[in-house]
Amino acid sequence: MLTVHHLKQSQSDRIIWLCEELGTPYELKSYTREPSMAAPPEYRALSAFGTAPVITDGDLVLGESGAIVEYICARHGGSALVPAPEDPDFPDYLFWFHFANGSLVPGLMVDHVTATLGAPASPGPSRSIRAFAMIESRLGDAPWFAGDAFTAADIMLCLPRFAARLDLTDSPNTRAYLDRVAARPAWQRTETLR
Ligand SMILES: N[C@@H](CCC(=O)N[C@@H](CS)C(=O)NCC(=O)O)C(=O)O
Repeated sequence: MLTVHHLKQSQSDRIIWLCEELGTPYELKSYTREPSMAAPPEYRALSAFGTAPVITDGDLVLGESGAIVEYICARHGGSALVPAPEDPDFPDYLFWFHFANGSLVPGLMVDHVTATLGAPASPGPSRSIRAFAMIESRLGDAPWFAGDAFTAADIMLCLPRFAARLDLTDSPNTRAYLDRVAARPAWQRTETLR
């Protein structure tokens, strides 16, 4: 049985959402963060690096969001949510899947640290401003990040996690996308569990 070890207020939302979208049976174990926002000791003990998300599947313990999403899609997802390599949407799928944790999340962290330290910012728009401008532009071209179909790239980006922090006044495409996500029954179930 697949077990999703969910740290509340964390990127492990994605894994619940993925299982709900796929209809994969799973057990959910939820953990609350420490007042410092660190994962509690029992969560840190689950895996070598100690961060969320983590899944267990039989004897397997697996961390790192991207690895977990790929593992569940490959082992439990059939051909759902991942375009085939010959699909014209495949390169966009790869780009947005990896943009999530490769550039968007680090960009948000760089901007947060820069602002917190009062450090001089690099010239021009910050990484997160550029990332959300790219996202707005992409969602003007396609309903989902990879193209016409909802895929695991949408789950990796997990835009609803960031929506509350964003000023979307001038981002109609992102607002419309968030409405599409909110209408998905699997996201609605995720909202009640995360
Ligand atoms: N790249 C990692 C990032 C993991 C990560 O930083 N997780 C955060 C939650 S979003 C965490 O575990 N924070 C609590 C802690 O470090 O104690 C992944 O996507 O799995």
